[in-house]
Amino acid sequence: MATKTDSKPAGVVDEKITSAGRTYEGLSRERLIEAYRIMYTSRRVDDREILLKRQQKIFFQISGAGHEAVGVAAGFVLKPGYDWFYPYYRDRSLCLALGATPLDMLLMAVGAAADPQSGGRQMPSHWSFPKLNVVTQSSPTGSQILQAVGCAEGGRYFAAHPQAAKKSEGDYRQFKDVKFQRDEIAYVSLGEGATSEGEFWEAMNTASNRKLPVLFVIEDNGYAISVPVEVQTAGGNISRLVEGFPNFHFEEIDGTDPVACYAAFARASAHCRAGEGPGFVHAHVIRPYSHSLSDDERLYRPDAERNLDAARDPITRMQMFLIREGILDEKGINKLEKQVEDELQIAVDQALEAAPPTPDTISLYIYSPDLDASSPALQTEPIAAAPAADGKKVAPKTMADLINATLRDEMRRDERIVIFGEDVADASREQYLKEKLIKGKGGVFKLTYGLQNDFGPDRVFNSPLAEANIVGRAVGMATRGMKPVVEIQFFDYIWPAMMQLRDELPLIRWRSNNGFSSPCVIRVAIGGYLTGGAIYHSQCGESIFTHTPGMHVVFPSNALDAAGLLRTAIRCDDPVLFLEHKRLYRETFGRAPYPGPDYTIPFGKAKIVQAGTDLSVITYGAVVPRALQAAQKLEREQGVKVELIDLRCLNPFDWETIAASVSKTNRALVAYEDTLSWGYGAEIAARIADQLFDHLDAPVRRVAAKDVFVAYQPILEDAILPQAEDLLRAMKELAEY
Ligand SMILES: Cc1ncc(C[n+]2csc(CCOP(=O)(O)OP(=O)(O)O)c2C)c(N)n1
Repeated sequence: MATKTDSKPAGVVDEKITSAGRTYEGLSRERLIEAYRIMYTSRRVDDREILLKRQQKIFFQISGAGHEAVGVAAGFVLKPGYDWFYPYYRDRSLCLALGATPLDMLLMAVGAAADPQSGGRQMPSHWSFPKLNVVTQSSPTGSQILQAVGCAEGGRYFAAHPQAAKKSEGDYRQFKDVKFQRDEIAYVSLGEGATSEGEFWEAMNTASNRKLPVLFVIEDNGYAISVPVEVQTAGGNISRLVEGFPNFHFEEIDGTDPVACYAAFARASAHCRAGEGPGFVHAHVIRPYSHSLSDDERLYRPDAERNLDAARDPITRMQMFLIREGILDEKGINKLEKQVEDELQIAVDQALEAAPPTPDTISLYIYSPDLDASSPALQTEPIAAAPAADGKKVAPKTMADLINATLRDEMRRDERIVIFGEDVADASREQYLKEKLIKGKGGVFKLTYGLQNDFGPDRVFNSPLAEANIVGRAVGMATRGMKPVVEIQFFDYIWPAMMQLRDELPLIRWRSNNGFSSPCVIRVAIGGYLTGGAIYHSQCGESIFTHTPGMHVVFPSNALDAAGLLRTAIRCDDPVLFLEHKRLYRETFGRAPYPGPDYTIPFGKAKIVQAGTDLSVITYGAVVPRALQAAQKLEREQGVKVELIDLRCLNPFDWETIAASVSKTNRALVAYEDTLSWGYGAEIAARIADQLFDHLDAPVRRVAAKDVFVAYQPILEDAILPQAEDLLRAMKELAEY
């Protein structure tokens, strides 16, 4: 008996004398000591970072103080490298419990090159640990939630399509390892303030509706910076608001008690793993420090309120619990804390000595280092269409036809592709299709017609009417290795997805220093010239996205280019915004036979629509046929030979072709459908003026839409959008200059 007691580390009380082998909701005494070690480490890393910030050795600090118990409990129930994690910045103890180290965290705080999470690119506490399945997190509160939903959908998809998880040569799949578990969980956490974000509700809706194994954790410390919960949440309690969502397992707990948290997570995760649906753990925690080191909570919280919080501090509570239950005595606690301090000191010293990143690394990993979507090898020849059975030539197809055919062939080739968006399915009520009662829809422009019929409803399906939902889920799926090819019905309605499109999708790779990537395709119907499209069905705005590093932007003007560029977009290893001009979908201009199932065009390679010697016209999209008409008229009437360049791809764009052309013609007109000021052509015009000044015999001109939205009445629409006559006039002026 004595020997058994003696073999225990000093300070650990003999269980026989005290709690007689008792466990606490399944947590053994050793696990409880471990829980305290992690919680205490978490708090001490925060304290050291605060000190380092005051000493100006780090540049920002946000703490996980007060949230330690809930984090450690989640980390004990869930499995690193097996489940998936979309934590928020207060989840320090969760990350420690999963296997991250204080050094990992401190390297991030000092912005070291060796920071395993971002290589010095992100603020501290923006967790990213690929091996642990902790997915790169950002600063926007709430943008992680829909991604967690998409991540859970990815796991479910691979479980149903295990073949799709296999590696494959020749496209993005070569560089994307897929792992999945049949009973995995996608953990996502947020503060009670962030539940006010619309994306939270969109995520709850989809997780509930699809019975997804997403574990939502609301760490409710009662404040979002200075805004108290009753201002954020109707009635002051998020649990009351969400309890009507079907398929959920709900828990509302004291988040400062690790044992209660552990039990709640065990129940909620069992529900998720059994495929019963999502879990929701609402943990009431405290925020003993201010929001961050940039905030002073004494400005908006009186001492009395802060003292109430202090009385529930999870670190002191846990200490007292261990002593009360006879698991550790005071000596044992002191010893554990001393060990933590000593180890932390070593980590701090190492972090302070770590080299910062060198400036030349800034452009690494904006795009895939493995697959170059601009590679000349992607330039292939179209396969001539076989004549029809009666020997006649096959009629050329529209852009809409070829996009549909390309999607079909790619889906056949790559089982990781799924298509979703508003109305993209043939019919969500599948039985109507099966019973052949209906033909099916396949998109408001019918671009995805027949694909659900061919590939089934788990590969082609409708989303709710919520654009952030579409893009956020796509980001989560693509991070797992799927290839979502999603549709935004009208460019005019892309804005609800803007947080995902601007702050998430293009940044996943760069901000994680190539730890994660999210290559997916966002197809968007864009543009005017519709007669009756009016303000909200005619907008352009591509420059907003070409202004976003990390995202390719493609804008074809004809059927063949649409087919070749869409295939490159699908096979490539980066996110692509694929803009499809609605007016060109079924235009006679630019029809072509289907170029075959492997036809690709490299990004950033313009097409010279017609060669010329007197003036370069640089354009794209629906302005191409209008510029061609104007150029042909000018040549007929005045013999001026225009070189017409269709950029096809806006990011990257083909500067070489522009430069060669303008150096030859010495005159440049940049034409685009978007509003003139700050439009895409402004950048092209500025580059020409800057870099080709010596070659210019005339000013660089632009023709574009007036600085106004597109109006409904066709007379107004014509006056607003650039017409062939406007282009002709500008070409003439420049040629005569
Ligand atoms: C979309 C967005 N809006 C505003 C901010 C600035 N901001 C950072 S944290 C925060 C409060 C978050 O509160 P809560 O979700 O309750 O989490 P807590 O910090 O209290 O743990 C705000 C407003 C942000 N990061 N993202």
